[in-house]
Amino acid sequence: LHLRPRGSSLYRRHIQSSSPSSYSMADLKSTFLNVYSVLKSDLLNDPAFEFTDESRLWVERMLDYNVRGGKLNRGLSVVDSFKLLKEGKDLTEQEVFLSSALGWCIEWLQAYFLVLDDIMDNSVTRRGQPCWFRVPKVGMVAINDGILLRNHIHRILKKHFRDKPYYVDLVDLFNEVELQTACGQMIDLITTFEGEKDLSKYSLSIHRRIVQYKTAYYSFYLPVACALLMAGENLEKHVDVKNVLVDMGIYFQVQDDYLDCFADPETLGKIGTDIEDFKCSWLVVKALERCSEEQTKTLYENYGKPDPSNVAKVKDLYKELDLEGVFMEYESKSYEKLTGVIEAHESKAIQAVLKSFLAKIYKRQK
Ligand code: GPP
Ligand code: MG
Ligand code: MG
Ligand code: MG
Repeated sequence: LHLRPRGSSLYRRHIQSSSPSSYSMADLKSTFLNVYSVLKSDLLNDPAFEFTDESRLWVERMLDYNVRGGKLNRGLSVVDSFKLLKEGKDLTEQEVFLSSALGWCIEWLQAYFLVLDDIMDNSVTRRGQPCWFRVPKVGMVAINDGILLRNHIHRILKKHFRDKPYYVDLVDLFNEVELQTACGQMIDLITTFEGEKDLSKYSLSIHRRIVQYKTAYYSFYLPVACALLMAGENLEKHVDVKNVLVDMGIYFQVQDDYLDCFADPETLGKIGTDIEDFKCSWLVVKALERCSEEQTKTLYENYGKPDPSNVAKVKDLYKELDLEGVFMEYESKSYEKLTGVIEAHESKAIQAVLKSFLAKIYKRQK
């Protein structure tokens, strides 16, 4: 057991000092990881529960497996965005700690969503390892772990932010975004109902609705909104920023849909299940737009079936329809459009925040 946080010296400094200091990107990442240790240790020693050795070990293993192992893009971008909003001024150690803690709250949220999403999507791997519910002895305990992960977010916010003037706004933000995501997940799921498999209801507008809610708010708007709140901004004044980020999130989920079918699972860290799951993926919507009558028949006969031979027929059809080319064109068009909107924004600092986000995802392979 690591009851003493590895980042405890950082933590002590964060309380005692608020003097500015310079951080490189590599420093930011290692500092960010140290903050994880501090937060984990807080949670493992939370007086709200009398831990036994066994339960403490369970939570620690669950957190290391599900929270720490991702690309950390969403989390790191809170620190990144906050830094850009401060327009080159060095962050104090406390600002680094707090923006990292908010970044980790988003990583916790993401872990909570993914643990449950993998059960719902019947997925096999995630981040290059078995999905948490597939780990021996975990099984449906994963549902409760998801609930725990969700509750940890509010423990972290309470412990480190309750005295801040923006605390209520933060709590409200996390609640709103969680609701939006759960609504998106609901439509993602209920469009696939067994026995009612009817591809004719799938369209670009339904796809857009699903991905806007299930992905864009929590992945793109939330990190920037956290940084804006920390910088003392009123979120109601930044509706334009929200709109660009939602569009960026939609583009990101189109990439996710594309990679689900076309990426190497080894690189992606997960095995795609969208075809088997009868998902309203961007690929199936584009395929429907381009199919001949004959090809439509093939698609209807093979989409949404678990058998690998059916899946292979759908993939062959996607290749025949050159969906790879269609995607590449969509990708460069989206990039141009988003860049145009970003460059029209009045604030250079906000432009920098948005551009840095876009650069992180453009042509991503995983
Ligand atoms: C991603 O969709 C959506 C989520 C992770 C939101 C889940 C929301 C809940 C309320 C549980 P996806 O299934 O396409 O993601 P992936 O391809 O990573 O499985
Ligand atoms: Mg899903
Ligand atoms: Mg999924
Ligand atoms: Mg997916």
